[in-house]
Amino acid sequence: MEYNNIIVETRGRVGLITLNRPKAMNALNDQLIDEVGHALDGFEKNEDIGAIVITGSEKAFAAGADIGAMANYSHMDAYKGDYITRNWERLKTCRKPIIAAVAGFALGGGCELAMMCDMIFAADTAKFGQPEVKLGVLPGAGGTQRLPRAIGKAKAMDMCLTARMMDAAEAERAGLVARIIPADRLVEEAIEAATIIASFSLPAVMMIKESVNRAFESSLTEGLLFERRTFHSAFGLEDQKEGMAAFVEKRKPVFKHR
Ligand code: CO8
Repeated sequence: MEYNNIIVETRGRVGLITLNRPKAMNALNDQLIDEVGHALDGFEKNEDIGAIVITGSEKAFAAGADIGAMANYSHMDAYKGDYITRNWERLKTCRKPIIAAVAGFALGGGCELAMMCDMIFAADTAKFGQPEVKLGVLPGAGGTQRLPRAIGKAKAMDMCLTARMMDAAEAERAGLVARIIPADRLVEEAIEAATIIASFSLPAVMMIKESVNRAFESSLTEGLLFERRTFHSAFGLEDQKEGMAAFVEKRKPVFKHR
């Protein structure tokens, strides 16, 4: 596939996707999301990749769905075209960890795209918002659902109903972002973190991702049961034998399944 809206690179064992529609503040159109999905397919198949970083530009991670492209949609266009479900969900099904490295605006679908990733690293310039109400619509790619789970109902309502933006410091305090990083170090630090993740046993990493995500999908009892069963199954991994033997022998582990 030819990429016209994103740049796809590898940095060691990390797959890097850069959203690249600079003239439109990385507004997310259907082609761009298809391209992200295709890049994720490639990284998932590639055994040399253990983690993924998605980033944008200094000005904007993404300023939302492409308003011009959507403006004249009818209900039938959106419903028949399976808008959002058709290609956005691909981010959710990726089994390798994804870090969103956000600088500048992450608005509407841009904020939702970041929340579909496993964690968000924010530059000190980052601004998060769900301003769809100003357009006479509502968030449509998870904003009304993931935001309350991430930052609670009070702040989610505030953002979705008033369209106010949240800066990086508030987003970190509220639990939306994992780290705040000086803008000029953002991508580098995200790649460093992804490189650490990619150095571990991939099956263990995937089990952790799956288990943490379970916390958002189930009751505590169900989630704990899922974690326990998954933990038990980890003793079937060759890398568990290696990881624990290496600790006992006071050496570095050499994981086979990275
Ligand atoms: N869509 C299309 N074009 C955009 C978008 C967008 N979301 N955001 C910015 N652009 C374009 C502008 O039209 C402008 O283009 P041009 O130079 O040709 O006029 C260019 O990017 C630069 O933008 P501005 O001149 O406005 O730059 P400013 O620095 O003054 O402002 C802002 C930056 C604050 C980001 C401003 O552009 C803005 O408010 N953008 C719209 C933000 C928004 O409302 N986002 C929500 C969109 S709706 C949505 O995301 C619904 C998600 C549902 C799921 C997705 C399903 C596909």
